[in-house]
Amino acid sequence: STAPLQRWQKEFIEFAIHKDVLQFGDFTLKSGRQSPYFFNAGKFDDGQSQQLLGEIYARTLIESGIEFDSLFGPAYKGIPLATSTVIALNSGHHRNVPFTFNRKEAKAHGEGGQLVGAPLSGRVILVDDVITAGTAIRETLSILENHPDAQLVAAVVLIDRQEKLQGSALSAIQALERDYGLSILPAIRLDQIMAYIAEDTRYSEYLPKMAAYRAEHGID
Ligand code: OMP
Repeated sequence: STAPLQRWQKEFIEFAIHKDVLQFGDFTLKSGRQSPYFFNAGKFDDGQSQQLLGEIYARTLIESGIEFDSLFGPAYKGIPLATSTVIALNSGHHRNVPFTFNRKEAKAHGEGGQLVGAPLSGRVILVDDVITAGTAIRETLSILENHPDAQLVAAVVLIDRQEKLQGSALSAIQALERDYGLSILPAIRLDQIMAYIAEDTRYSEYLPKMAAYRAEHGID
């Protein structure tokens, strides 16, 4: 069942198309799948975009009702996303939330270590852009394994592509929930993007390919 699109979700999809973040065409994913659409969050490349992103993550987190103590932004893409989100939580929700990020390469001098920012502890939320197979999220889980005081409780993402894992009936999200008890909180899901483009003649030409892709790789 498709949840009705809220107004902010429609505005977000429209903005993503406007910024060329949401693209239609022929794309090869990390998983090797050929996809008729791609969501490139790196093209949210200015202040207006980052402000909106922060607000969307903050809202998705707060509306989920999940309890959390801090945010983690995995390098590189998660770093500005977590930063924008803590700003939005502070300015729009009166919550001054600590955040942490990692380096891709460990530093031997100066402050040392692989992590930067607040010490990791308590209920941590991962801030990431897109979930397809969940590989990026699993990498972060292995970083947090070395911090017994910290528990990764959820990942907030912009898009859930709602894809089945290769050779499995489970979606990436279902597998992460099963394996780690992790909640995934997406701002938007593929079925909502499809509902949006179906209603708009500017984009409805893309719908058949989207539907075919979803039939082949999507969750039921
Ligand atoms: P998983 O690690 O398989 O969950 O894929 C998520 C990652 O794939 C993202 O962090 C991106 O690097 C990349 N990606 C996108 O950014 N947008 C998409 O629409 C699809 C992918 C992807 O390759 O699956």
